[in-house]
Amino acid sequence: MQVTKQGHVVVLAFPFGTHAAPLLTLVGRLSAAAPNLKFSFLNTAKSNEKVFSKIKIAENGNIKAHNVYDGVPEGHVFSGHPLESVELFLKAMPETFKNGVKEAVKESGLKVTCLLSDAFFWFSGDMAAEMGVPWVALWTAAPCSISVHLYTDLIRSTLKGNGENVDQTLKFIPGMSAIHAKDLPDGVCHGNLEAPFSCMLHNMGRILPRATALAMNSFEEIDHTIIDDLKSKLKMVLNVGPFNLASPPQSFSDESGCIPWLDKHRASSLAYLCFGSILTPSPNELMALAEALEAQKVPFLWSFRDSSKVQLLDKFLERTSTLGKIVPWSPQLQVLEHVSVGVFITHAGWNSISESIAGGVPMICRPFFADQPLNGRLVEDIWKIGVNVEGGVFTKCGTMKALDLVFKAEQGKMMRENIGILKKKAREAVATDGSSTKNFKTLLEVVSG
Ligand code: U2F
Repeated sequence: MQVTKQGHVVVLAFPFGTHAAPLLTLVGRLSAAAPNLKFSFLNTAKSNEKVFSKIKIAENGNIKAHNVYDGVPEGHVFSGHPLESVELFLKAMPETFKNGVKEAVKESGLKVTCLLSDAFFWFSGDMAAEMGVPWVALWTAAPCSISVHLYTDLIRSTLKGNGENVDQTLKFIPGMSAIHAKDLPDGVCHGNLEAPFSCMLHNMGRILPRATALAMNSFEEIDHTIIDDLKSKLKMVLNVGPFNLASPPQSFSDESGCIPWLDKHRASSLAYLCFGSILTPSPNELMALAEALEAQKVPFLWSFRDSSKVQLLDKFLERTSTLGKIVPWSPQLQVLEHVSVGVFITHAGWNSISESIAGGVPMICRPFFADQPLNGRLVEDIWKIGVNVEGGVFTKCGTMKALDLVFKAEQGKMMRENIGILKKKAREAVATDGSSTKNFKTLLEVVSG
């Protein structure tokens, strides 16, 4: 389907974690289907450089990157707090984006016809209303986690003691009876409710019902109850993913030779490990995890992003040089589709889960923060396609048990079957007549006006 209308879509990206990349992937898809639309992609210089170098956009020249202020004052000395750059960015919003929109309009000579933003940016509702254009928001995580933010006020007033009893369940929300208070992201009912990030998510939940459409990197068949409920609360809910299947990358780089290394292994025999783009487990947990892999003699491929910590594993690596391989970056999508991978040890970030489903690989989850504990719960208790590590942290014994469960037990066989079914549904959703393909056509109509 191709749309010939003209227009100017301004896109507002969240520059941290894996947020800007799926948004740019969606923009790439929209721009290929609507070559006469112009897209201005507003993002920080650092994030723009990263995503535009990684994601190869079809060359029709209608996407333009615009750098916006990252909120870091000149001469600022960072304290080392992991959320510092995020909070500086949030403090500078929404002025950064308002200025960015003015520049994009001036430079292109085109007035804005649609605002497409990361769902985090609740103020886009007002910006779009002032310009008299539709606001389309993209939620880059699971449908269940957006539901939590839409119901934050109800959760706060219903859970006793602000969720201090961590085992209370969210049985008063459709589709959430298996979710416990302890699975909720910080800032919903526990943690610092007044932190800038918590306030942003709370505002998002309150303002999203005004959005013309909410797009998601997911597919309807993954959870009908939650999605039907979202449809009853929002104007338009469009699952247009999983993006990794709907618009798979045309090429990939494998500088560390992961794929040829995987080729040497038996089917479903090895563990792939990666903890996303933000965090690295503590030294104690890293050691426990390494010892468990060594004790179980499980071959492993480990994408280890923090080069300052890799020397902690020097001795382990010497002992396991024939068993495993550690790389600074892997082509994860292709790795998870490789027949040799039998389990994915993950932090349960949404993109990782989505890619594991596409590859049909069961997971061992060690969630850290945000939506990750919720995702871990979905994986273990709802979809039954993996397991969380015992006690929520890596210990040698707990990790060995989880490896046994996935590789040797009947439960592991069931997980493989269940994830195979989900994989099939995901593929059907992005096929010609699939739900995500139909939703994408609707999204295209909304965006092109
Ligand atoms: C934030 O998640 P992260 O960025 O930490 O993690 P993921 O959502 O799992 O995304 C990681 C992406 O990086 C890719 C991988 C995923 O697409 O394929 N990647 C890779 O290609 N090679 C590597 O060696 C390592 C990673 C946040 F922390 C989560 O809680 C959210 O769920 C998520 C989405 O909003 O964003």
